[in-house]
Order: sequence, then C-alpha cells, then structure tokens
Amino acid sequence: MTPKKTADQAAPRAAELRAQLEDANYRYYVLDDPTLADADYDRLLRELEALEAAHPELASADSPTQRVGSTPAGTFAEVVHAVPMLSLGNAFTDEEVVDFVRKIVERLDVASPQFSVEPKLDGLAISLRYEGGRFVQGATRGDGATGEDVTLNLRTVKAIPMKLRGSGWPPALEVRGEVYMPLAAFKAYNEKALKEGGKVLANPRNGAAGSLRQLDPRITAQRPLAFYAYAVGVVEGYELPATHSATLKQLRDWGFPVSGESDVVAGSDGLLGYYRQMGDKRDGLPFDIDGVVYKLDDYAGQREMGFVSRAPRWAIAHKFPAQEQSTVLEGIDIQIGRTGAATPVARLRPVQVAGVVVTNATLHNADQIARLDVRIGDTVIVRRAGDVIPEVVRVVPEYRAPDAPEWRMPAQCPVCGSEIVREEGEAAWRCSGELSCPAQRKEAIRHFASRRAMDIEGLGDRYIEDLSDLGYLQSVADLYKLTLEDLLEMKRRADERDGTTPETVKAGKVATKWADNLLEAIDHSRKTTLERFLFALGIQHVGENTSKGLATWFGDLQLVRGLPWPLFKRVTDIGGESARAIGHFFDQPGNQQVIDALLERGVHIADSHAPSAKLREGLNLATLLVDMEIPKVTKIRADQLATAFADAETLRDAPEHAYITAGLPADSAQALASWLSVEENAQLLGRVGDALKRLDALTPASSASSAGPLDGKTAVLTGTLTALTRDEAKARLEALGAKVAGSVSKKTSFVVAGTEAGSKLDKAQELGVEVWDEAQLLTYLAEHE
Ligand code: 5U1
Repeated sequence: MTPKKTADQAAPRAAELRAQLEDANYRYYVLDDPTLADADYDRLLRELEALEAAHPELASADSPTQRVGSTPAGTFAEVVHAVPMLSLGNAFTDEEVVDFVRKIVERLDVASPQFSVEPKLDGLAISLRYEGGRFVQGATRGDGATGEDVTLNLRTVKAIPMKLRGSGWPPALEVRGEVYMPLAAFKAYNEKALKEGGKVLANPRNGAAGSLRQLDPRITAQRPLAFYAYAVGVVEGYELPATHSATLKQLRDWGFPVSGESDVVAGSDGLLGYYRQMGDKRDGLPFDIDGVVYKLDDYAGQREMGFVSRAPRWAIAHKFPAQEQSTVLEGIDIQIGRTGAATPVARLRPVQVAGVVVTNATLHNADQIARLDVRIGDTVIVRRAGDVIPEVVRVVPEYRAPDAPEWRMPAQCPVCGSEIVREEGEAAWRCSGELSCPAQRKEAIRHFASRRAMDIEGLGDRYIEDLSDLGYLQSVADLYKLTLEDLLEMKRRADERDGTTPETVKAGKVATKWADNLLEAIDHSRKTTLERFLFALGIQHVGENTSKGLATWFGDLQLVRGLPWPLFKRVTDIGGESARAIGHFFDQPGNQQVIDALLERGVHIADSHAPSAKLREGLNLATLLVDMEIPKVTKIRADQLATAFADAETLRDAPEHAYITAGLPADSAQALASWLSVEENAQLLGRVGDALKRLDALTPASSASSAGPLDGKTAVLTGTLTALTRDEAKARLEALGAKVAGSVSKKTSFVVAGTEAGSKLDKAQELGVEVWDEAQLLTYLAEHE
C-alpha cells in the first residue's frame, strides 16, 4: 500500500490541479478555445476531490470542486448595491437612435462620438464582488438598489472566475454582467427532461433566471449556465482606463468572458450599421439576444451626460422585434416520423414572430401538451429564437372558452389508420403500422437516401412522395430496381395527377436527363460502407455514432444482422435500450428480407473486416450474462456461473441446484431458473452462446498471433498529448496489437510525438523511424478500433 500523503505533501498537487481546472474553464469560456477534453477535466476534478476529501484543510470555497454546489442556505439574504445597478432606456426605431446620438453630440459638442457596442443578452443581470482578487459575493439586480445574495449559486457557474487572473487588480471590484443559458445547452437540457419525464424550461431566459433562484445550489449546478461581463460597479484603489471598451479588455484579461461580438463604432450610422449586422447574425448566434446596447465609450463623456432617474443618458438598448407573440391555436396535427413517433404539431393562426411568419409550432409530445394544458382554440404564446423550431411555450388562460375540451392523442394514425400506442415507460406515442404506414415508409426512404446515409443525390422529398404514392417504392430496396421507364412513367403520372402535363419535346428531354442522373446516383450509392449502411437502415436509437461503433467493433454486416441484442451492449456507449432496439430490428423477418433484397440488387459493403480486438477484450460468458440483464445475476454471480459451466448451453440446461453448487445464493439461483423457464429467455441464452462461439472463432484472443492491425509493431510515445493521456494512448495501441516500448531503436515501427517531444523524437529522426503526430494517431485509432 502507498503511504498516505500528509496535507503538506498534497498541497502543491491540489494547487496545481486547481490551476489546471481554472485554466481549462478560462480557455473554454473566455478564449472559446478549449484544450482539455471533457474526460480529462473530469479526471482532474475527481483527483482534486479525492485530495480535498482526504485533507479537508486543503478545501476552500473557491476550489473548482465547489462548482458542483454546496448545501442549501435556506433563504437569500438582501444585498444593497453600493453602486446602483442601472437599467437601460429602449429604442425601437432608427429615429430614436438618431435622437439619442443627437443629444450626446449637442451636449458634449463632439461631431461623431465613439460608442462601445455589444449584443444585449436575454438572461439575468448580476453583480459579482471580488476582494483581493477572490470572488466573495454575487447578487441579482433586484430593483437596482437591493438584490438577492446568490453567491452559492453563482459559484456553480463555471464561466465566472473564482479567482482573478494576472495581477494588479483592484483590492475591491464589482463586475456586472448577464447570466444566460446558451441555446444548444437549453435544447439539450429540455430534450433530456422530456425523455426522463422531468420539467422542461419555458425558454432560455426563464432557464437562467429560474436556475439562479434555486434555493439548492446543487440544482443550479445541473443547469448549463454561462456569463458575459459588460460593466463594473464598485472599483476601489484602482484607476480604470479612460474608456468602456478598454475596461472590457481589462476584464477579459482578468478572466471574465466578454462578448466576442462587442465593437467600437462612431455616430448614428455606426450604431445602425452594427444593429443591422447583429440582426443578420441573430439567428445564428449560440445565445438569445433581444437587442444591442450602445454605450458612449468615453467615461468622461458618460459622467457629463449623467442620468434620468436610474437610466443613463449615455447608453441605450436598441431592441429587436420580439421573439414571443400570442396567437390562436387552430388545431393540433399529428406528424408520423421515421420510427412511427406521433408528434403533435400546433397549427396556428399565422403570426409574425421575430420577422418571420409562423404557422406551425412544435408541442414536443403528448406529455408536454398535458403539462401546458393546451386546448384547441386557446390563445397561446409562441416563441421563435435562433434557428430553433418555433414552439408553443404557454397558454393565456384568460382567453379560454369555458367549454374547451382537454386534448387527447387520437386513437388512430391519421395517415394509415393503424392504432396509435404508447409503450410502457416511453414518452412517445407511436403509430403501430410500421412500414405499412406510408408516412413511416416515406420517412424511412428519405432517411435512407440522405447525405450522411446512402447519399443518393437528387432524390428529393417530392420524388419520394410521388414514387411512394404511385406505388413504385414499397421499401428502400425498391430504389435499386427502378428503371428509366419507371421514373419517366412516374413523372408523367404525377404531372397528369397535378394537371401540369408538359407535352413539349424540351420537357421530355429535361425529364430524361433528370431520370438518368437519378439512376446514376442510385447506382453510385450501391458501393457503401458498413457504417453508412447501418445508419441508413433507420434503426431506432441508431445515429451516426452508434452505427460507427457497430461497424468498427463487428466489421461485417452478415455478422451484425445475426447477433442477439446483448452482444450490442459490448460496444462502448451502447446501452440496454439501444441494444434491444438493434436486436429487435434484426429479429424482424421483414427487415431481414429488405436487407437481402438490397444485397441482391447490388448494394455492397466495401469495408468489411474482422471484429476488432477491442470486442475480444470483454467477450466472455460472464460479461454477456451481465449484459442480458438477468434478475439477481450480478457481475460476481455471472463470474461464478461462467467458471462453473463450460458454455451457455450447459448453463441453460442445468437444474437449479447446479447454480447453487456453482456458488450462487438461493435467491439468485431461483431468479435465474425462473428467468430461464420463459422460453424466449432460454432461446436468447442459446443464441448468445452461439454468437460467443462464432465470435471466438472470428476474433482470436489477444495473445494469439493476430490481435489486431498493429500486431508485431512496436510504438514509442513521446511528448505531451492533449486529447488523451499517455496511458490511454498506450492501452488503445495495445488493444490494436502494438507493443508500446519506452525507448526508440531500429526495431521501433513508429513514434507518436506530442508537443515538446525531445530526445526520442531526435533519435527517431536519426534512425529514419516513422513519426506520427497526435492527429495521425487519433485518425488511426478512429479508423481501426
Ligand atoms: N450588453 C449589455 N447589457 N446591458 C444591460 N450591456 C449592458 N449594460 C447595462 C445593462 C443594464 O447597463 C449599463 C448601463 C451598465
């Protein structure tokens, strides 16, 4: 056992870890240039947590470990703002902006004043107090004079520095800015909440404000909040620069995130130009903005302009059109997706929201409708932000008709009439028609042909509709039997149906060209990769990452399509739900027929290979027994069973007392016997046993001669790697069959050189040994694991 370190010995490492973690936050939030992978950040954080747990005297309130949230304080104390937190006057038109500038020009007698300009984030204004460079208190704006002490919650916001960077900061400093929720984080948070039946946030602004008002900081820590600094309050013992823009730069150097969109412009033309520029950018920004803010850049000028009540005469917010509008919900349509999910979509009385006419909005799912209590005929608030799909965020209950009935999911699919069902524990309702439902079939074909799947260029939505509606496509495999005559005939019938029959010779030539091109694109798609093919099949829960995992681990379609579901859990990041969905897909004879038809019609996988060495690592009866999720068969029990029984078949056919002889306690033995008494389970165990034997034959153990593509090769690692640790790199190279040595010799096959590589790199170059940089290593691993 290694002797426990004393606090004195542990202190330097704790300080080093804190510095590394704070630096990672700074690079991520301020410089927008992350260098530490999430897994490495977590590893360092866990190490620091362990050190602080072992030596509580090393813990401190501003340690990165405190970002997870401390115990709740109960209430929020009041904080009086020594320098009031101002509010801003608003301008809604160009004329109001011109007027704002005119007053400054007249009063200060300058021809074209300079303005510091920045986006106005839609979040919650806060004030952060630092003493001696350490964060000591954070408060909400409140009424501008008094706010609430939300220090514990703000400590969880990683974008807020707990210690200032650099040196020379004021002994006391207050920084003002906006806490907000980035749009992607908001979306991901809500998707997770919807999936888990949790409470969704109405919009990013409410998400930010509500999160800071949580009495339990541990809840705030779960919320993906960010921060931008835009002003200072109290500044003691320090002379600020002469302009606001220079102060922002100084704040950034001290470790505060400052909007990268801020700028300095001159006069009203400069302001209006900036407004239009940000208006154009608004939908693509990673956060919500409700306008832009103009501040006279020169502090002396600001002082001279003064205030009207709490609003400065030297600054103004120029607002964008509102992102929320009210309208009437005229109906709720049901859209059927590729996997049959029945999604309710709000049909709205057309309304302008942030400059775009909105007629449809998402309602997410039936639970969300129940939560919002939306009824047809209701006046609802619709929100459109960024490139997010418009959504109904709430109902205005005052305008509801007294007899408006509650909404219910229809019993039948509006497209095929099959029953709409909801499986136990699932949030989504589904049309049970599967591929007999034209809506699901069309979506499946659309997905199959899409760019990241089989990439059939030119097969647009309209042609998929027509080819399906006119009976040419019953399944994706029918794409590969389409002929030129079929396509021309389809086009003629579609034109006839739509009353648009073009009889000219030119139109005929255009149609033939289109059909030729499409047939060529279909032919081109025949040669594909396993990853694309599996993705194209549209299996529930199988996105690009999962299909890549399946392809790299198993390597061969004939193998994958025959495996029972527990085997899929062997692949990193595939859990029980996805594994079952993949197994279920391949267990359907109809799906197997489609795959057969695709192969018969010339689709071929160009990159088949043997199963990966990584698969081999965890491939044994014990792990598979755990993967099968048999009640009371834990890892220990599975190990006992695997030791006692030669194979899955013997285990399956053994009597209950044999499990006890193998070492299982009576309750586990009974649970296993009872599980196996279900025919389906016994069959599954038999299939898992067969699959294991098959894979054993295909993937010899790593000690055997062909462990992987790097078998027989010797690698040397040198320098610093950034995306993975040395140990990880070593383990992954070894998993592919390489031997990883400590020094370079003539026998070395290649050297992986990170940054600051030294003598080993020199030696490799001297001996003419192949050198890979980190990017090459990562590419190689990605392609061969
Ligand atoms: N971007 C930004 N938002 N915002 C809000 N700057 C800014 N300045 C404000 C407010 C209330 O007040 C200043 C006048 C300090």
